[in-house]
Amino acid sequence: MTVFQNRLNALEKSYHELIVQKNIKQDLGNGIYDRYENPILTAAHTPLFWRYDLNPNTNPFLMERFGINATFNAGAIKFNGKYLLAVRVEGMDRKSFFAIAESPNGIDNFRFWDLPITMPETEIPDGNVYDMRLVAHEDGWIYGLFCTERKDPNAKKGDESSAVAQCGIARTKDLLSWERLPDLKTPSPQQRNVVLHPEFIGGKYALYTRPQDGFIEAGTGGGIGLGFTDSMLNAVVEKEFIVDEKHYHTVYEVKNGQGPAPIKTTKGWLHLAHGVRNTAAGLRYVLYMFMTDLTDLTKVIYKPAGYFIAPEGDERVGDVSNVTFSNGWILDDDGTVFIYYASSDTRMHVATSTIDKLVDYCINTSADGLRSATSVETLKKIISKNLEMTLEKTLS
Ligand code: M1P
Repeated sequence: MTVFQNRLNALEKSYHELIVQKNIKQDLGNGIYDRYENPILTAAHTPLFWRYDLNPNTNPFLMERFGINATFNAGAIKFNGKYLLAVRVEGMDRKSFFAIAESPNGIDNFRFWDLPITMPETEIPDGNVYDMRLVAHEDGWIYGLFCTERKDPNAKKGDESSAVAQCGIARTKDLLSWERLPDLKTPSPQQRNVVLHPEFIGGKYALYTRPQDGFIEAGTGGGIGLGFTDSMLNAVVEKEFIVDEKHYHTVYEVKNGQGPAPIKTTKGWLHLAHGVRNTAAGLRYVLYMFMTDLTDLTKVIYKPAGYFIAPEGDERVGDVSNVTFSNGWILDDDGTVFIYYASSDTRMHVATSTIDKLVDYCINTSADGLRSATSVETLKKIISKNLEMTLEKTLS
């Protein structure tokens, strides 16, 4: 057998084993959500026919011709009964692009569609695109809002790092062909983590923003903002109202950002977001939750203290270590919520919960009192309630 055929057999076997691997719920968990044993998508899940020229005449050694570095930060939607992720696929050339991966059950067997998304450009070409939020809006379109990054035209000579991030907008009906719309205009010099609210608010489109001063630093940008635009064909947000502020000595002290679009519940809008704090080892990205009022989207009504999901075990290590990031979740008809999150800018995972559990978590977990003493008070309340109950049981 030739080198080519040997390698092809081995590659196909290992790819097939990976794709059909069952994903198993981890034991016990914290009662709020369940994690799963395996990542749902890695670079190795991308099709062999993306990475290799499969012609023995032009690639006799069966070498990779297009290396994939990572698959992460995916938008999510249930479409025609299938669980779809709009994945940020990053090549070894550092460029990200979007590709749809599909699963029959939302927890394993994710397979990429044959072709990545061909995302049209505006008159100013994108340097890099990433982190798409998919939203089926009540206007009938599915929108993909993402970050478009371009070299900063004002960068000093020799500075090849400075970039400007803005919100790119595209829409589709089938997730196959996409219409690119003009980028969002806001008062902020940089924008990342912009998310479309799924319903009209007072006849307008509502957008969660993240005003920020610099490419990395949020600076005077106060947190997760909310703005309104009359149209998505030329979206302009003139004023951003800060909904969820960053705060000293919290898990979102440096910056935060809306995750996927919020889910409507009878008790309020359920939000998943990421928060960033400083450590001696660099930035740490965790996920947290909050709920906003059903009619006043700027009003946070519940916000449990601290993080909801933080990197654990192998999730801690990757291209950008100590990061969990989510821009996709799916609410199923039976109330199951599939939370798709990436670890360390490298791979995708799923956690499952239910709408009832997540609402209970938000309503019944104490808010951050912002001081050690208030945390002790919260803890003491739980302890004394439990001890009283134990005493009552013993006496009865
Ligand atoms: O590297 C961690 C994350 O950093 C950015 O998020 P934020 O804008 O909140 O800092 C994004 O580049 C994101 O893609 C990345 O996962």
